[in-house]
Amino acid sequence: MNRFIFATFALFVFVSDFTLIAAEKPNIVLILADDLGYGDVSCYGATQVKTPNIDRLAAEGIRFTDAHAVAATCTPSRFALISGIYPWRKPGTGILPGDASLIIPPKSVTLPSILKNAGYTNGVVGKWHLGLGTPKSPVDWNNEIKPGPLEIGFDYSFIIPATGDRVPCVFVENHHVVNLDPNDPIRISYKEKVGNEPTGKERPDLLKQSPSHGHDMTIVNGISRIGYMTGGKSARWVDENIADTITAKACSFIETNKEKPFFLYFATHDIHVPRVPHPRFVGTTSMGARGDAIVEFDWSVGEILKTLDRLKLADNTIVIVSSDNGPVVDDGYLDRAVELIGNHKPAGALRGGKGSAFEAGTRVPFIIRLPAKANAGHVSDALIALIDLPATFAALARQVVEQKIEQKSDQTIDQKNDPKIPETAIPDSENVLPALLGETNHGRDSLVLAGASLSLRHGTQKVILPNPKGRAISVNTNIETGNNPNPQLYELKKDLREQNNLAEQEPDRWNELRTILQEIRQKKVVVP
Ligand code: NG6
Ligand code: CA
Repeated sequence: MNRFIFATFALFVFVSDFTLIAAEKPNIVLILADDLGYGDVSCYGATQVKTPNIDRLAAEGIRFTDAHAVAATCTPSRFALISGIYPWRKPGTGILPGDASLIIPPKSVTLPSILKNAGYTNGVVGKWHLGLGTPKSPVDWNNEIKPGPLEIGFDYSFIIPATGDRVPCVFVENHHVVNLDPNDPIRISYKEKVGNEPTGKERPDLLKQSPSHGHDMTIVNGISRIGYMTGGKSARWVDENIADTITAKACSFIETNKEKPFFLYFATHDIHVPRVPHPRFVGTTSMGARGDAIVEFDWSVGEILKTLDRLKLADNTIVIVSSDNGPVVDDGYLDRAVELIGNHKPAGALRGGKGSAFEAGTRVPFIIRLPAKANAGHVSDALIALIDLPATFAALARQVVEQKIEQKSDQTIDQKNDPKIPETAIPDSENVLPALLGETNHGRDSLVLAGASLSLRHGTQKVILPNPKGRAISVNTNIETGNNPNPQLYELKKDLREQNNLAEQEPDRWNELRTILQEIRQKKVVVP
């Protein structure tokens, strides 16, 4: 649909039904879990783990059954969310080491910069994994750390620089490592050992959780990581406390900014490896660390909801819960997740998992609670994606501005208050506001997904491009990758589990869909 018609439609929806949203800029809280699967929460069918807070959000909001991250791993998925650009358009957006440079150039148009233009105060708390610094001035962890979140539109940041399983194992608040002792400087390397501390490979006897693959370098808090680190002893995190620390930071960001419109991107460490939940969650499920980490994640969601209630912000705040990619059971540590899984299906009825081109790689839980709990309990099968949030939030913020302008007696448009985003800046992000508001069950028509192979969703049809080289099953994670030397075509309406490959018997349909995918790939896009 043409963007203008779409925006007009969105405005109509807005003005007709959401005067409350239009009256004030709603706050936005985006809670993004790490590696949480489609079937990992009870409102999406899990029975061996209970997630009452996420379920409450679904009961008070809209639950999407066909929402996607556009990539099946963390960095490319988050790159798309923040930039509105498909990650495969830009080299270097694969899973990053902890010493990588920032992959979104400062001053580009981003999800937070769009909201900042519209008057929001933006915070990011939790996992970053989009790099910091530049190739010319790589990060010195003992000095000012930039560019990073603050240079691409956030006003406040409290981040885990990469992932929990990668050095440096410290928090960075705005431009500095938290609790760093200047007499114990940090050094990081992903190439060779730095300092004299033993690695997991050298001293497995020192480990409280052993690796199953990789993850055998510097030991922090009894767990060996990816990468080498020395120094920064007083700044190192304790895994058991990560959820408490970042949840408290997220809640205090809300409290500090309660008087003005804010956007909080709360990216939890849960349920990524190493899964080391706080002792009060240990044993809350029969599934060991992975199940207990889901309960911990649900607790974090509950703390956010409680804070919004306490501050009487719930009726003017949009809350979204989703995940950056699909589930994985063994992602590198012997935490007994495999042995204790029981009948739990992390991907629900879907095929594949993290990293996969099959649906479970990217189809994730996605729940939105609207201000005043509009359309509570609705379930939507609209095809939407995290990459749509920049354009959708842009529409949301612009509606608010236009609404204000309309109220002016002379009807003149105040340019300062009418932030314009060049259409080309977020080329792959579509405005799906009507779907998010629950006014239509139609989202986008097509969506390109980056798992082990590239695939396309077009309505309920799915094609996966042939991949002659890739393995069919990942050696490390035992996940079906979706790689196949032959074309694959599935009709998900009848075959959600992608069992019946129609490509050979329906070559015309295959060609048609492949052409759509090629056209999207060949679209002329300026990538900053
Ligand atoms: C893989 C890691 C895995 C995890 C993943 C990133 C190994 C063998 N595997 O390379 O443990 O860290 O990268 O996960 O090192 S993500 O959710 O951040 O994309
Ligand atoms: Ca992830």
